[in-house]
Amino acid sequence: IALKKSIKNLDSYTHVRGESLYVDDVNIRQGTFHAVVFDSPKAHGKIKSVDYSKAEALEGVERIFTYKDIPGKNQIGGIIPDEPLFAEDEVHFWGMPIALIVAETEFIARKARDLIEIEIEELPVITTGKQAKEKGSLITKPRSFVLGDPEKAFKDCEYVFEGETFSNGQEHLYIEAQGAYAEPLENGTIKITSSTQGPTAVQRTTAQVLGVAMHKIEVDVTRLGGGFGGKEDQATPWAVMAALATYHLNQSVKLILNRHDDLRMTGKRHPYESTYKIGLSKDLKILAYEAEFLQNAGAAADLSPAVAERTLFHATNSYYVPNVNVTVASCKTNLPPNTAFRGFGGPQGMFVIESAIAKAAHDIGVTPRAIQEANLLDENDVFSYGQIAKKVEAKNSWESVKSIYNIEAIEREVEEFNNSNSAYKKGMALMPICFGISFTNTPMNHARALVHIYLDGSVGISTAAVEMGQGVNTKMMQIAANVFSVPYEKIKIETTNTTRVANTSPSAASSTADLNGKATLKACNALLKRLKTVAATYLKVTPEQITLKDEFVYIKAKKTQLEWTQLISMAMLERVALTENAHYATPEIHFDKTREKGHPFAYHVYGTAIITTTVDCTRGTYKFDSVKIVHDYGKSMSKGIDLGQVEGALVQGIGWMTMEEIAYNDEGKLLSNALSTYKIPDIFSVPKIVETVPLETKGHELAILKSKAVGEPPLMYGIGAYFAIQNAIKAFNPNYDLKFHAPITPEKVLMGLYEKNNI
Ligand code: LUZ
Ligand code: MOS
Repeated sequence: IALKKSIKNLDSYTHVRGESLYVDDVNIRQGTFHAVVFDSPKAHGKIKSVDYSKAEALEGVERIFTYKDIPGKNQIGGIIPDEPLFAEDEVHFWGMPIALIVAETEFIARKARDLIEIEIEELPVITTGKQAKEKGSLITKPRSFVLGDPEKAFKDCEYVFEGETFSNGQEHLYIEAQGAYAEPLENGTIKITSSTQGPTAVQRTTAQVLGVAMHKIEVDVTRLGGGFGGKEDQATPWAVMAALATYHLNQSVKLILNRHDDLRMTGKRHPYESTYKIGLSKDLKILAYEAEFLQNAGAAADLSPAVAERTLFHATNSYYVPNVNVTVASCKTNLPPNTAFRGFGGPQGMFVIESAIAKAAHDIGVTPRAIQEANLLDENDVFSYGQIAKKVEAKNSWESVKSIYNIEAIEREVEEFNNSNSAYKKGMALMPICFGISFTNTPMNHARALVHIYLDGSVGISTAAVEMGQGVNTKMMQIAANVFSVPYEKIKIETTNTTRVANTSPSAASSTADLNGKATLKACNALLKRLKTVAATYLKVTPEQITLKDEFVYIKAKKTQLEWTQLISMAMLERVALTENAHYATPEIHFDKTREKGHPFAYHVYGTAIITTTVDCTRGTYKFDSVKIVHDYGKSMSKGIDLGQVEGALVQGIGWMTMEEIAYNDEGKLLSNALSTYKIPDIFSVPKIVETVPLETKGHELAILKSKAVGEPPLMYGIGAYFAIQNAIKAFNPNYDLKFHAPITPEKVLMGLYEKNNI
């Protein structure tokens, strides 16, 4: 059975029938309690008093838990231990958990929440990175990547430009909100069903908060209704709270956030305030680039230092810049701790250099494309962090998209349209991407797989991979089916469970299929080798002469009488192990944080998009006419799934850049706290045409079956949408001053169209 590359997502059948299981679908035990979180109604202050008496007196309320009920540590911080599960004497953000109300029903718990009386002495609130920096409120010391000598290089530049940019946060808006279900097993063991990307993070943190050994906590995940990074670290607190209540009550507890609670209490993509300085030669080579990124980390570290690091890694996108000095500071503010979000700081860094290029092009009087094109990475160019670029596809994807879609014709069309229309204007932009694949924290790049072949020849596979809609289970199934040469129906991908696969990294960094797929491949190959030996002994040939194909054993391409199921029975009789556990750790990668140099990425993913938009110059609204992409899939092993990832990521990126506007007021209260005040792309706002062509390449050995990681990179095509819209505004209003303040919402477009009295 050859690898079928255009397979449907395995989950599509249960999804369309509404049969797929999520946390809220778990069959709950009789007597299960339901919980609701009581959170801070102020962004910063001292807790003077909390009166729970009325809430506790409400019929059906079982108990209210606070930090005082924590038997272990009141600490859930991952990278830095700076985040309590429940506030003690102070609150640091609006929405910070203070207590857990456990009741017979969720309705009663909510009612009880309204009866809690809290008195807070307010303290000054910081909501922006700049304010935090001025007050010296930082999470960690700033970090810098330096290459060459930018100071000297700027002196040799023909052109030097400086400017400021802002990119806003982004709400994950996974369809399935955060939630967990905890149940007591025997001897103090607690099983948690969690909607998490990181089962081990949940297990470890629960054990720490409860003060019990990790083996007392079992975490199980069937699938998530979306994660996007929002459940890499931030699925943990809710699971811990449910487990804490279970620990005390010896009864099952379910905690599912409703949408308003989820929006208010959880962190988002980090807003960034940045400044840049770019220097170019006469022939448009970028000779020097400096940037300072102020990352709005929120009230605790969460994953912010790692996100900040990835901003530095991607600060020069797919360009070669010989002299670089980029610095990032994680600023501590009174917002919910911001967290991982598809791209993980990379998009924020890339927006800044694309802004610098747009500014330079405008002031020099050339197209941004001319500057982009003059600086694309070449084979053996060095990144600012010391990695030598290999198998570079920057120019390949750029030239491919230009020729396949005839860029000159597109540019001509835009120009002709603009010459003959006054109420509508078109704008176009190219967006190249280069994204490093691996967790930037090298020790996280490993995974395991546990493969059982059952007596009847069916196969069960457990890995650390969490299915969150990205199709990773389908890919694991393809790998096993391919190695054993059995049909897909014979393979089952089990839930992700910490008792079967332990000490895992979260499903994140676009690396889940690579890491877990390589482990699965290794385990399956080890089993195959044993099976071949069994077959060879029986057929009196050498194992090398044996192949398995279509559920039969072959000797040198000739089919034998021996079937897959018979072979498995035979192996059992011979007492051969039909289970294998394999470990995979990415080779070659390393990084030295003291020097900020190394080789952190297994490989990079490349691609280029052409985005065209039409702006309605009366209303400031816009539509995306088309997005044309040449994307570096390597050798995609699941074409439909990978295309879905590209399209979904593109639209999510466009949403971030053009319409999704998170707003907090000066008191740190979330104003965009519902879907009526937070606009995400819908069927009407997605581009009318999205065409994607796979780039012709040889693939990469460190990618699973040469099929490159695809989760995050295409999000950054969406950055082009910002510049396409801005180009359309410029076509309408020659007096318009370029701005780099994302998202570029219709309100901002309208202001830009008519600024400086352009009527
Ligand atoms: N998570 C993480 C990530 O912990 N480290 C990373 O490098 C990363 N990159 C992208 C997305 N999530
Ligand atoms: Mo992520 S941003 O959880 O890969």
